[in-house]
Amino acid sequence: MILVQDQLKDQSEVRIDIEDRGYQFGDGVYEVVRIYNGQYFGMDEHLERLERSAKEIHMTLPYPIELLKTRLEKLAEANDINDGHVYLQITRGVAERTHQFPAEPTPFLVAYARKSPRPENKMREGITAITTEDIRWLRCDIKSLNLLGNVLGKQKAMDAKCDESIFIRSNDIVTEGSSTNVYILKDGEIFTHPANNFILNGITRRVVLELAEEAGITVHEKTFNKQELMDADEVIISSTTMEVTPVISIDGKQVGTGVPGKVARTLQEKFNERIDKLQSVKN
Ligand code: PSZ
Repeated sequence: MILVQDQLKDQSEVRIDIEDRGYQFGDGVYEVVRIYNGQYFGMDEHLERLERSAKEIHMTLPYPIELLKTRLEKLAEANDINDGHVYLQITRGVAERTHQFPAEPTPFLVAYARKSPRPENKMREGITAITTEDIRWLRCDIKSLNLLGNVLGKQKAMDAKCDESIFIRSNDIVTEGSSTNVYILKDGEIFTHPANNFILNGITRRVVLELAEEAGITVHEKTFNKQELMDADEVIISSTTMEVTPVISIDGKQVGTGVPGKVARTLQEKFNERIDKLQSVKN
């Protein structure tokens, strides 16, 4: 079953209009929320970000966020998801194709839930990355359906037999990964790009910053450049799907000693504790 507007339907019953503005312009916003042990992780934060993204593109949600929350609970239940995620998107709806907004937009929401395992091997062994120019627009804080810059970046990493592209703006500043936030560790302190228009303020990023604080590790929300990335003691990425994952090589050069570092391990342990807490709430 999938969620269409506020109703659960069989996927085979659903047809998407070729004049949906999401299809034609990428005119819409989305979220991905993780499900652990049948429980959503950070749902309120994801829904707040969804509201914010919609507001920033002058789009209204088709119905209130509280109702959406209960529908998403039903969606996970109906699909019997224990470990997985939900993908949710809202477009500006169907209208004759003109660039400007339709006079009376009819926002269109679709969500589906899928089973997906945690990326345990990658989290344990670490991932490889390349650096790539950040060619995206200047509103990366909006979780927009327009993902060409991200898609091209990820493909470039795949073509290089790597897992992720780390984006660098033309001013030499490291922003984030094609679908992840990026952190470096230098002399025991964490640096990550400030949450402004150049990055998506990840929900996982916010958790990571809390966990670092709990662990007594100093975090600077300050920019760093490519050389600082290459010279880091540890490099870590985070996202809803990748959680907290160490980066062990960049552009073919090993990060630190080439194996996952201590701080990555500490943050991973603490992240696991958060997930376990979710479990205990349920039981
Ligand atoms: O399934 C996947 O691989 C996912 S699910 C969410 C993401 C990847 N990434 C979200 C994201 C992003 O697209 C960019 C450009 N920067 C940072 C992130 C991390 O955001 P959160 O932590 O909210 O998932």
